[in-house]
Amino acid sequence: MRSSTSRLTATVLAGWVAVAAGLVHAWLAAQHVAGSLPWGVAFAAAAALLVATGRRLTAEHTTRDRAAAAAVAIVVAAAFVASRTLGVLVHGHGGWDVLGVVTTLAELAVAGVALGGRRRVRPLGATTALVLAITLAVPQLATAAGNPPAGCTKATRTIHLTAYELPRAADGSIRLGWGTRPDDPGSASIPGPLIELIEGDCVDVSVTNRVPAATLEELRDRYPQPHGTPLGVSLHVHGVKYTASSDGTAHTGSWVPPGETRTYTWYAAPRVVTAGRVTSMGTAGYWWYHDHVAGTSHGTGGLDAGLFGGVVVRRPTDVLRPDRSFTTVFGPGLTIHCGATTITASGSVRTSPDPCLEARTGERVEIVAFGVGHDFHTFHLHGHTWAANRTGILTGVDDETPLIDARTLGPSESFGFQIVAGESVGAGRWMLHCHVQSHSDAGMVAFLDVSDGPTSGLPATHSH
Ligand SMILES: [Cu+2]
Repeated sequence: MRSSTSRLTATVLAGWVAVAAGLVHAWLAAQHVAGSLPWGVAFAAAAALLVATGRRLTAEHTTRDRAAAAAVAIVVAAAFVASRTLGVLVHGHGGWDVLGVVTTLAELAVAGVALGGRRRVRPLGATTALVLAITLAVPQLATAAGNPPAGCTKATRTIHLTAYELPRAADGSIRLGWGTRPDDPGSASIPGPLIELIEGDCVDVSVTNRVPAATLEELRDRYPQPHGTPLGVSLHVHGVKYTASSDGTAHTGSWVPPGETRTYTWYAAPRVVTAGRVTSMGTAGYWWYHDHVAGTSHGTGGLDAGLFGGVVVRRPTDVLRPDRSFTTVFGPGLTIHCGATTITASGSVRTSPDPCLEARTGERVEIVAFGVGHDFHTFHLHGHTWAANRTGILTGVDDETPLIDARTLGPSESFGFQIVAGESVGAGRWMLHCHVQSHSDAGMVAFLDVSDGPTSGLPATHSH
Protein backbone atom coordinates (compact mmCIF):
# COMPACT_ATOMS: atom_id res chain seq x y z
CA MET A 1 0.00 0.00 0.00
CA ARG A 2 3.10 2.15 -0.21
CA SER A 3 2.06 3.71 -3.52
CA SER A 4 -1.47 4.37 -2.24
CA THR A 5 -0.07 6.25 0.73
CA SER A 6 2.14 8.40 -1.47
CA ARG A 7 -0.80 9.07 -3.76
CA LEU A 8 -2.80 10.23 -0.78
CA THR A 9 0.11 12.43 0.31
CA ALA A 10 0.34 13.83 -3.22
CA THR A 11 -3.38 14.55 -3.21
CA VAL A 12 -3.17 16.50 0.03
CA LEU A 13 -0.04 18.33 -1.11
CA ALA A 14 -1.62 19.29 -4.43
CA GLY A 15 -4.67 20.45 -2.54
CA TRP A 16 -2.64 22.74 -0.29
CA VAL A 17 -0.73 24.11 -3.27
CA ALA A 18 -4.08 24.93 -4.90
CA VAL A 19 -5.29 26.52 -1.67
CA ALA A 20 -2.18 28.70 -1.44
CA ALA A 21 -2.47 29.68 -5.11
CA GLY A 22 -6.14 30.51 -4.67
CA LEU A 23 -5.47 32.67 -1.61
CA VAL A 24 -2.58 34.48 -3.29
CA HIS A 25 -4.79 35.11 -6.29
CA ALA A 26 -7.61 36.37 -4.08
CA TRP A 27 -5.17 38.76 -2.41
CA LEU A 28 -3.80 39.99 -5.75
CA ALA A 29 -7.32 40.39 -7.08
CA ALA A 30 -8.24 42.51 -4.06
CA GLN A 31 -5.23 44.74 -4.76
CA HIS A 32 -5.88 45.26 -8.45
CA VAL A 33 -9.28 44.16 -9.67
CA ALA A 34 -11.83 43.84 -6.92
CA GLY A 35 -14.23 42.33 -9.43
CA SER A 36 -12.14 39.21 -9.76
CA LEU A 37 -11.99 38.57 -6.03
CA PRO A 38 -14.68 35.83 -6.21
CA TRP A 39 -12.44 33.96 -8.61
CA GLY A 40 -9.68 33.47 -6.11
CA VAL A 41 -12.10 32.59 -3.36
CA ALA A 42 -13.87 30.07 -5.58
CA PHE A 43 -10.58 28.40 -6.39
CA ALA A 44 -9.56 28.39 -2.76
CA ALA A 45 -12.91 26.86 -1.81
CA ALA A 46 -12.67 24.22 -4.54
CA ALA A 47 -9.22 23.37 -3.34
CA ALA A 48 -10.41 23.23 0.26
CA LEU A 49 -13.14 20.76 -0.76
CA LEU A 50 -10.45 18.71 -2.40
CA VAL A 51 -8.23 18.71 0.66
CA ALA A 52 -11.18 17.75 2.82
CA THR A 53 -11.76 14.84 0.45
CA GLY A 54 -8.16 13.74 0.61
CA ARG A 55 -8.06 13.94 4.40
CA ARG A 56 -11.16 11.79 4.73
CA LEU A 57 -9.67 8.95 2.76
CA THR A 58 -8.74 6.20 5.21
CA ALA A 59 -7.18 2.78 5.06
CA GLU A 60 -10.55 1.25 4.13
CA HIS A 61 -10.57 3.09 0.81
CA THR A 62 -9.36 1.44 -2.32
CA THR A 63 -6.56 2.52 -4.57
CA ARG A 64 -9.30 3.60 -6.99
CA ASP A 65 -10.65 6.07 -4.42
CA ARG A 66 -7.22 7.55 -3.94
CA ALA A 67 -6.63 7.73 -7.68
CA ALA A 68 -9.93 9.55 -8.03
CA ALA A 69 -8.91 12.05 -5.36
CA ALA A 70 -5.54 12.55 -7.07
CA ALA A 71 -7.34 13.11 -10.38
CA VAL A 72 -9.50 15.76 -8.74
CA ALA A 73 -6.36 17.48 -7.46
CA ILE A 74 -4.79 17.50 -10.89
CA VAL A 75 -7.98 18.72 -12.60
CA VAL A 76 -8.46 21.57 -10.12
CA ALA A 77 -4.82 22.65 -10.31
CA ALA A 78 -4.81 22.45 -14.13
CA ALA A 79 -8.12 24.32 -14.41
CA PHE A 80 -6.80 26.99 -12.06
CA VAL A 81 -3.68 27.55 -14.16
CA ALA A 82 -5.50 27.26 -17.50
CA SER A 83 -8.40 29.56 -16.74
CA ARG A 84 -6.27 32.23 -15.13
CA THR A 85 -3.72 32.12 -17.91
CA LEU A 86 -6.35 32.11 -20.65
CA GLY A 87 -8.45 34.65 -18.78
CA VAL A 88 -5.55 37.05 -18.45
CA LEU A 89 -4.47 36.52 -22.05
CA VAL A 90 -7.94 36.91 -23.48
CA HIS A 91 -9.50 39.43 -21.14
CA GLY A 92 -6.65 40.87 -19.13
CA HIS A 93 -8.51 40.39 -15.88
CA GLY A 94 -10.78 38.05 -14.01
CA GLY A 95 -14.48 38.43 -13.53
CA TRP A 96 -17.51 36.33 -14.25
CA ASP A 97 -17.06 35.90 -17.97
CA VAL A 98 -18.38 32.78 -19.68
CA LEU A 99 -15.03 31.02 -19.48
CA GLY A 100 -14.75 31.80 -15.78
CA VAL A 101 -18.25 30.65 -14.94
CA VAL A 102 -17.91 27.39 -16.88
CA THR A 103 -14.49 26.64 -15.46
CA THR A 104 -15.43 27.38 -11.88
CA LEU A 105 -18.69 25.44 -12.10
CA ALA A 106 -16.77 22.52 -13.58
CA GLU A 107 -14.28 22.59 -10.72
CA LEU A 108 -16.99 22.71 -8.09
CA ALA A 109 -18.85 19.90 -9.88
CA VAL A 110 -15.74 17.75 -9.94
CA ALA A 111 -15.16 18.42 -6.27
CA GLY A 112 -18.82 17.64 -5.60
CA VAL A 113 -18.62 14.34 -7.45
CA ALA A 114 -15.54 13.45 -5.48
CA LEU A 115 -17.46 14.12 -2.27
CA GLY A 116 -20.88 12.73 -2.96
CA GLY A 117 -20.53 10.52 -5.99
CA ARG A 118 -18.34 7.96 -4.37
CA ARG A 119 -20.13 6.27 -1.55
CA ARG A 120 -17.05 5.25 0.38
CA VAL A 121 -15.98 8.83 0.81
CA ARG A 122 -17.85 10.44 3.66
CA PRO A 123 -19.44 13.82 2.92
CA LEU A 124 -18.23 16.96 4.59
CA GLY A 125 -19.30 17.72 8.12
CA ALA A 126 -22.01 20.36 8.50
CA THR A 127 -19.64 22.88 10.12
CA THR A 128 -17.06 22.58 7.34
CA ALA A 129 -19.75 22.95 4.68
CA LEU A 130 -21.12 26.08 6.39
CA VAL A 131 -17.68 27.67 6.65
CA LEU A 132 -17.04 26.97 2.97
CA ALA A 133 -20.41 28.39 1.96
CA ILE A 134 -19.77 31.61 3.91
CA THR A 135 -16.25 31.83 2.50
CA LEU A 136 -17.72 31.63 -1.00
CA ALA A 137 -20.61 34.02 -0.45
CA VAL A 138 -19.28 36.90 1.66
CA PRO A 139 -16.69 38.40 -0.72
CA GLN A 140 -19.09 38.12 -3.64
CA LEU A 141 -21.84 39.90 -1.71
CA ALA A 142 -19.40 42.56 -0.48
CA THR A 143 -18.12 43.17 -4.00
CA ALA A 144 -21.62 43.29 -5.42
CA ALA A 145 -22.72 45.72 -2.72
CA GLY A 146 -19.76 48.01 -3.39
CA ASN A 147 -20.00 48.28 -7.15
CA PRO A 148 -20.91 45.54 -9.57
CA PRO A 149 -17.79 44.21 -11.27
CA ALA A 150 -19.06 44.80 -14.77
CA GLY A 151 -15.82 43.58 -16.25
CA CYS A 152 -14.96 43.91 -19.87
CA THR A 153 -15.55 40.44 -21.19
CA LYS A 154 -17.77 41.51 -24.06
CA ALA A 155 -17.78 44.89 -25.75
CA THR A 156 -21.11 46.69 -25.60
CA ARG A 157 -20.47 48.62 -28.80
CA THR A 158 -17.94 49.14 -31.56
CA ILE A 159 -16.28 52.41 -32.50
CA HIS A 160 -14.73 52.76 -35.95
CA LEU A 161 -11.57 54.75 -36.52
CA THR A 162 -9.82 54.85 -39.86
CA ALA A 163 -6.41 56.39 -40.50
CA TYR A 164 -6.28 58.42 -43.71
CA GLU A 165 -3.69 60.48 -45.48
CA LEU A 166 -4.79 64.11 -45.77
CA PRO A 167 -3.54 66.71 -48.25
CA ARG A 168 0.03 67.69 -47.48
CA ALA A 169 0.90 70.81 -45.55
CA ALA A 170 2.27 73.85 -47.36
CA ASP A 171 5.83 72.81 -46.49
CA GLY A 172 5.23 69.35 -47.96
CA SER A 173 5.04 67.53 -44.64
CA ILE A 174 2.79 64.49 -44.36
CA ARG A 175 -0.61 64.93 -42.71
CA LEU A 176 -2.62 62.00 -41.35
CA GLY A 177 -5.99 62.06 -39.62
CA TRP A 178 -8.43 59.74 -37.88
CA GLY A 179 -11.81 59.42 -39.60
CA THR A 180 -15.09 58.16 -38.23
CA ARG A 181 -16.15 56.30 -41.38
CA PRO A 182 -14.39 53.57 -43.34
CA ASP A 183 -14.03 54.40 -47.02
CA ASP A 184 -14.68 58.11 -46.41
CA PRO A 185 -11.48 60.17 -46.23
CA GLY A 186 -13.73 63.24 -45.79
CA SER A 187 -14.52 62.06 -42.27
CA ALA A 188 -10.86 62.40 -41.23
CA SER A 189 -9.69 65.37 -39.21
CA ILE A 190 -6.86 66.65 -37.07
CA PRO A 191 -7.53 66.09 -34.24
CA GLY A 192 -9.62 62.93 -34.66
CA PRO A 193 -13.05 62.65 -33.07
CA LEU A 194 -13.47 63.10 -29.34
CA ILE A 195 -14.51 59.71 -27.95
CA GLU A 196 -17.02 59.86 -25.10
CA LEU A 197 -17.24 56.93 -22.67
CA ILE A 198 -19.15 56.37 -19.46
CA GLU A 199 -17.41 54.51 -16.66
CA GLY A 200 -18.32 50.84 -17.05
CA ASP A 201 -18.25 51.03 -20.85
CA CYS A 202 -16.40 48.27 -22.62
CA VAL A 203 -15.87 49.12 -26.28
CA ASP A 204 -14.22 47.57 -29.28
CA VAL A 205 -12.37 50.12 -31.40
CA SER A 206 -12.04 48.82 -34.92
CA VAL A 207 -9.05 50.51 -36.53
CA THR A 208 -8.52 50.43 -40.29
CA ASN A 209 -5.32 51.67 -41.83
CA ARG A 210 -5.95 53.42 -45.16
CA VAL A 211 -2.61 55.23 -45.19
CA PRO A 212 -0.63 54.09 -48.24
CA ALA A 213 2.47 52.03 -47.50
CA ALA A 214 4.58 54.45 -49.54
CA THR A 215 3.51 57.33 -47.28
CA LEU A 216 4.35 55.35 -44.15
CA GLU A 217 7.72 54.40 -45.63
CA GLU A 218 8.45 58.04 -46.39
CA LEU A 219 7.46 58.95 -42.85
CA ARG A 220 9.70 56.24 -41.43
CA ASP A 221 12.62 57.42 -43.53
CA ARG A 222 12.25 60.89 -42.02
CA TYR A 223 12.79 59.54 -38.53
CA PRO A 224 15.97 57.48 -38.61
CA GLN A 225 15.86 55.15 -35.64
CA PRO A 226 18.44 52.46 -34.90
CA HIS A 227 15.88 49.84 -33.94
CA GLY A 228 13.38 50.59 -36.69
CA THR A 229 9.63 50.39 -36.44
CA PRO A 230 6.98 48.39 -38.30
CA LEU A 231 5.20 49.84 -41.30
CA GLY A 232 1.75 50.71 -40.08
CA VAL A 233 -0.31 52.76 -37.66
CA SER A 234 -1.63 51.89 -34.22
CA LEU A 235 -4.05 53.06 -31.56
CA HIS A 236 -2.71 53.75 -28.10
CA VAL A 237 -4.99 55.26 -25.47
CA HIS A 238 -4.33 56.97 -22.15
CA GLY A 239 -6.32 56.57 -18.96
CA VAL A 240 -8.68 53.71 -19.78
CA LYS A 241 -7.85 50.04 -19.27
CA TYR A 242 -6.77 47.56 -21.92
CA THR A 243 -4.68 44.43 -22.32
CA ALA A 244 -1.23 44.29 -23.85
CA SER A 245 -2.75 43.27 -27.19
CA SER A 246 -4.58 46.63 -27.25
CA ASP A 247 -1.50 48.66 -26.27
CA GLY A 248 -0.87 49.85 -29.82
CA THR A 249 2.90 49.43 -29.63
CA ALA A 250 5.50 47.79 -31.84
CA HIS A 251 6.91 45.51 -29.15
CA THR A 252 3.45 44.03 -28.45
CA GLY A 253 2.72 43.60 -32.17
CA SER A 254 -0.53 45.54 -31.72
CA TRP A 255 -0.34 47.69 -34.85
CA VAL A 256 -2.14 47.73 -38.17
CA PRO A 257 -0.36 47.25 -41.53
CA PRO A 258 -1.59 49.27 -44.52
CA GLY A 259 -4.96 48.08 -45.78
CA GLU A 260 -5.69 45.98 -42.70
CA THR A 261 -8.04 46.27 -39.73
CA ARG A 262 -7.44 45.43 -36.08
CA THR A 263 -9.75 45.60 -33.08
CA TYR A 264 -8.62 47.20 -29.83
CA THR A 265 -10.67 46.78 -26.66
CA TRP A 266 -10.94 49.59 -24.13
CA TYR A 267 -12.45 49.31 -20.67
CA ALA A 268 -13.58 52.47 -18.90
CA ALA A 269 -13.29 50.69 -15.57
CA PRO A 270 -15.63 52.12 -12.93
CA ARG A 271 -14.57 53.31 -9.51
CA VAL A 272 -15.04 50.46 -7.04
CA VAL A 273 -15.87 51.17 -3.43
CA THR A 274 -15.80 48.20 -1.08
CA ALA A 275 -16.73 48.64 2.58
CA GLY A 276 -16.19 52.40 2.40
CA ARG A 277 -12.77 52.15 0.76
CA VAL A 278 -11.90 53.03 -2.82
CA THR A 279 -10.47 49.70 -3.97
CA SER A 280 -10.20 50.68 -7.63
CA MET A 281 -9.97 54.33 -8.68
CA GLY A 282 -11.90 54.11 -11.93
CA THR A 283 -11.06 55.89 -15.18
CA ALA A 284 -13.15 59.08 -15.28
CA GLY A 285 -11.23 62.01 -16.74
CA TYR A 286 -10.01 63.72 -19.86
CA TRP A 287 -7.55 61.61 -21.84
CA TRP A 288 -6.30 61.18 -25.39
CA TYR A 289 -5.49 58.50 -27.96
CA HIS A 290 -2.83 58.43 -30.66
CA ASP A 291 -0.72 56.40 -33.05
CA HIS A 292 2.35 54.81 -31.44
CA VAL A 293 4.28 53.22 -34.33
CA ALA A 294 4.34 55.53 -37.38
CA GLY A 295 7.77 57.01 -38.02
CA THR A 296 9.34 55.67 -34.85
CA SER A 297 8.45 53.11 -32.19
CA HIS A 298 7.12 56.06 -30.18
CA GLY A 299 4.80 57.15 -32.96
CA THR A 300 6.67 60.42 -33.36
CA GLY A 301 5.88 60.44 -37.08
CA GLY A 302 2.20 59.65 -36.50
CA LEU A 303 1.93 62.35 -33.83
CA ASP A 304 3.71 64.97 -35.93
CA ALA A 305 1.40 64.07 -38.84
CA GLY A 306 -1.84 64.39 -36.83
CA LEU A 307 -2.95 60.93 -35.61
CA PHE A 308 -4.41 61.89 -32.25
CA GLY A 309 -7.74 62.67 -30.61
CA GLY A 310 -9.36 63.25 -27.23
CA VAL A 311 -11.16 60.90 -24.87
CA VAL A 312 -13.55 61.86 -22.10
CA VAL A 313 -14.65 59.27 -19.57
CA ARG A 314 -17.63 60.47 -17.56
CA ARG A 315 -18.91 59.07 -14.31
CA PRO A 316 -22.59 58.08 -14.45
CA THR A 317 -23.20 60.57 -11.64
CA ASP A 318 -21.72 63.46 -13.63
CA VAL A 319 -24.92 65.44 -14.03
CA LEU A 320 -23.87 68.05 -16.50
CA ARG A 321 -23.42 67.17 -20.13
CA PRO A 322 -22.34 69.86 -22.57
CA ASP A 323 -24.29 71.26 -25.47
CA ARG A 324 -21.07 71.39 -27.48
CA SER A 325 -17.68 69.72 -27.12
CA PHE A 326 -14.49 71.03 -28.69
CA THR A 327 -11.05 69.43 -28.67
CA THR A 328 -8.13 71.85 -28.60
CA VAL A 329 -4.67 70.38 -29.16
CA PHE A 330 -1.55 72.41 -28.39
CA GLY A 331 1.01 71.22 -30.94
CA PRO A 332 2.63 69.54 -32.70
CA GLY A 333 4.37 72.64 -33.92
CA LEU A 334 3.30 76.07 -32.73
CA THR A 335 -0.32 75.48 -33.70
CA ILE A 336 -3.62 74.97 -31.90
CA HIS A 337 -5.59 72.21 -33.65
CA CYS A 338 -9.32 72.30 -33.04
CA GLY A 339 -11.92 69.57 -33.47
CA ALA A 340 -15.71 69.66 -33.16
CA THR A 341 -16.68 66.01 -33.73
CA THR A 342 -17.62 63.62 -30.96
CA ILE A 343 -18.36 59.90 -31.01
CA THR A 344 -20.88 59.95 -28.18
CA ALA A 345 -21.43 57.35 -25.49
CA SER A 346 -24.58 56.29 -27.31
CA GLY A 347 -22.48 55.50 -30.38
CA SER A 348 -23.61 58.33 -32.61
CA VAL A 349 -21.28 60.76 -34.34
CA ARG A 350 -22.12 64.31 -33.30
CA THR A 351 -20.54 67.32 -34.94
CA SER A 352 -21.06 70.78 -33.53
CA PRO A 353 -23.63 72.63 -35.67
CA ASP A 354 -21.18 75.51 -35.94
CA PRO A 355 -17.45 75.46 -36.74
CA CYS A 356 -14.88 74.95 -34.09
CA LEU A 357 -15.12 77.12 -31.00
CA GLU A 358 -18.39 78.83 -31.90
CA ALA A 359 -21.18 78.87 -29.35
CA ARG A 360 -24.26 80.81 -28.26
CA THR A 361 -24.44 82.65 -24.97
CA GLY A 362 -25.75 80.43 -22.22
CA GLU A 363 -24.74 77.18 -23.87
CA ARG A 364 -22.70 74.73 -21.87
CA VAL A 365 -19.43 74.29 -23.74
CA GLU A 366 -16.89 71.59 -23.00
CA ILE A 367 -13.29 72.13 -23.96
CA VAL A 368 -10.90 69.18 -24.04
CA ALA A 369 -7.22 70.08 -24.15
CA PHE A 370 -4.04 68.09 -24.52
CA GLY A 371 -0.47 68.72 -25.60
CA VAL A 372 1.26 66.93 -28.48
CA GLY A 373 4.79 67.09 -29.74
CA HIS A 374 7.95 68.64 -28.45
CA ASP A 375 7.04 71.81 -26.55
CA PHE A 376 5.46 72.90 -23.27
CA HIS A 377 2.61 75.38 -23.49
CA THR A 378 0.26 77.37 -21.30
CA PHE A 379 -3.44 77.03 -22.14
CA HIS A 380 -5.32 80.27 -21.47
CA LEU A 381 -8.92 81.24 -22.17
CA HIS A 382 -10.24 84.80 -21.94
CA GLY A 383 -13.38 85.75 -20.04
CA HIS A 384 -14.09 82.32 -18.55
CA THR A 385 -12.82 80.35 -15.58
CA TRP A 386 -13.14 76.76 -14.44
CA ALA A 387 -12.43 74.70 -11.33
CA ALA A 388 -9.06 72.96 -11.14
CA ASN A 389 -10.59 69.52 -10.70
CA ARG A 390 -11.63 66.54 -12.84
CA THR A 391 -14.68 68.13 -14.48
CA GLY A 392 -13.96 71.85 -14.16
CA ILE A 393 -17.23 72.21 -12.25
CA LEU A 394 -17.61 72.90 -8.53
CA THR A 395 -19.29 69.98 -6.79
CA GLY A 396 -21.30 71.94 -4.21
CA VAL A 397 -21.72 75.18 -2.27
CA ASP A 398 -18.80 74.34 0.03
CA ASP A 399 -16.43 73.34 -2.77
CA GLU A 400 -13.48 75.73 -2.52
CA THR A 401 -11.50 74.19 -5.39
CA PRO A 402 -9.46 77.03 -6.92
CA LEU A 403 -10.82 78.58 -10.08
CA ILE A 404 -8.30 79.02 -12.87
CA ASP A 405 -8.14 80.45 -16.38
CA ALA A 406 -4.69 79.16 -17.35
CA ARG A 407 -2.96 75.83 -17.11
CA THR A 408 0.37 74.46 -18.30
CA LEU A 409 0.12 71.82 -20.97
CA GLY A 410 3.14 69.65 -21.66
CA PRO A 411 3.27 66.87 -24.24
CA SER A 412 0.67 64.21 -23.36
CA GLU A 413 -0.84 66.21 -20.50
CA SER A 414 -4.61 66.45 -20.82
CA PHE A 415 -7.49 68.10 -19.05
CA GLY A 416 -10.94 69.39 -19.81
CA PHE A 417 -13.71 71.49 -18.35
CA GLN A 418 -17.17 72.86 -18.98
CA ILE A 419 -18.13 76.52 -19.04
CA VAL A 420 -21.29 78.45 -19.74
CA ALA A 421 -20.47 80.44 -22.86
CA GLY A 422 -20.43 84.17 -22.21
CA GLU A 423 -21.44 83.82 -18.55
CA SER A 424 -21.11 87.25 -16.86
CA VAL A 425 -19.19 88.52 -19.87
CA GLY A 426 -21.64 88.22 -22.74
CA ALA A 427 -21.02 87.63 -26.38
CA GLY A 428 -17.62 88.27 -27.87
CA ARG A 429 -14.49 86.93 -29.51
CA TRP A 430 -12.81 85.31 -26.52
CA MET A 431 -9.18 84.46 -27.12
CA LEU A 432 -7.93 80.96 -26.46
CA HIS A 433 -4.16 80.95 -26.79
CA CYS A 434 -0.82 79.71 -25.58
CA HIS A 435 0.56 82.14 -23.02
CA VAL A 436 4.18 81.36 -23.77
CA GLN A 437 4.64 84.72 -25.49
CA SER A 438 6.86 83.54 -28.32
CA HIS A 439 4.30 80.80 -29.04
CA SER A 440 1.28 83.10 -29.17
CA ASP A 441 3.26 85.51 -31.31
CA ALA A 442 4.08 82.58 -33.62
CA GLY A 443 0.38 81.89 -34.09
CA MET A 444 -0.87 79.75 -31.21
CA VAL A 445 -4.10 81.71 -31.03
CA ALA A 446 -7.73 80.67 -31.49
CA PHE A 447 -11.04 82.34 -30.61
CA LEU A 448 -14.07 81.13 -28.70
CA ASP A 449 -16.71 83.02 -30.66
CA VAL A 450 -19.74 83.50 -28.45
CA SER A 451 -22.76 85.09 -30.07
CA ASP A 452 -26.22 85.95 -28.82
CA GLY A 453 -29.02 84.09 -30.46
CA PRO A 454 -31.18 81.06 -30.23
CA THR A 455 -29.52 78.19 -28.47
CA SER A 456 -29.51 74.67 -29.79
CA GLY A 457 -32.73 74.12 -27.84
CA LEU A 458 -31.02 71.92 -25.31
CA PRO A 459 -31.37 72.91 -21.67
CA ALA A 460 -28.18 74.36 -20.24
CA THR A 461 -27.90 71.36 -17.98
CA HIS A 462 -29.17 67.89 -18.50
CA SER A 463 -28.18 64.47 -17.37
CA HIS A 464 -27.60 61.31 -19.32
CU1 LIG B 1 2.95 77.25 -26.35
